[in-house]
Amino acid sequence: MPSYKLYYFPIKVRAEPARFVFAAAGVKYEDIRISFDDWPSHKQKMPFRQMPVLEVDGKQLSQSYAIVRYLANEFGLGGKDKWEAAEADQYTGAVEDLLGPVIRFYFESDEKRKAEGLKKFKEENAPAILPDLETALGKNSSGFLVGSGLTYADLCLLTLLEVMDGMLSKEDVSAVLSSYPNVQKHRQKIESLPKIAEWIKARPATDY
Ligand SMILES: N[C@@H](CCC(=O)N[C@@H](CS)C(=O)NCC(=O)O)C(=O)O
Repeated sequence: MPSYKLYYFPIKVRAEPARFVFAAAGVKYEDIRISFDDWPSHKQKMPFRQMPVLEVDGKQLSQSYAIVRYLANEFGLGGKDKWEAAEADQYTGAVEDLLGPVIRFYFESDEKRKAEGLKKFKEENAPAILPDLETALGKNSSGFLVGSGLTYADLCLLTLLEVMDGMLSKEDVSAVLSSYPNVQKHRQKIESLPKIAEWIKARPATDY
């Protein structure tokens, strides 16, 4: 087994899907959390000067979705054929279409633009994506997004909902998710998979 190191800030946002994949696969890795204060001294050593970064036997890989997809494929969580892999990719892209706007308005310092970003998320971004996730989950009797088992797409969706909990008010989260019971049930299902539940219990507490 190669030596794996995952570098990220002490938050879930763009690294938690990879951490979930390691947990689900039961594979050991170093979960290296670099504080925001220490980041400037690491930045120049990272590809694209950003994190997350995965190191596999010293080789560096950047970009959160490349990382999670690589790990999922290595550990059998990437879909059981190429079509399922493409579907997992499709749902992961849909999740990114929601995570991106959430991160942007959350870290927006201009109050007016922040409020506009939240409004747009609630009224445009979420209604453009969540109905299709709801339908897909309703059609798939397994309760997973793709095929009959867990893929990294499920773990990306779970992470999105966790990040929304940390970046939106309770009322806004309820307003955004209230019409999507299958999406809410999916979260409960994935969170209660034994290895995922174990990681959720063991991981460092973070707001998002
Ligand atoms: N497209 C990249 C985005 C990575 C990214 O935005 N990383 C942020 C944290 S979430 C970062 O490293 N910020 C620090 C900086 O840019 O100096 C990915 O998905 O990994």
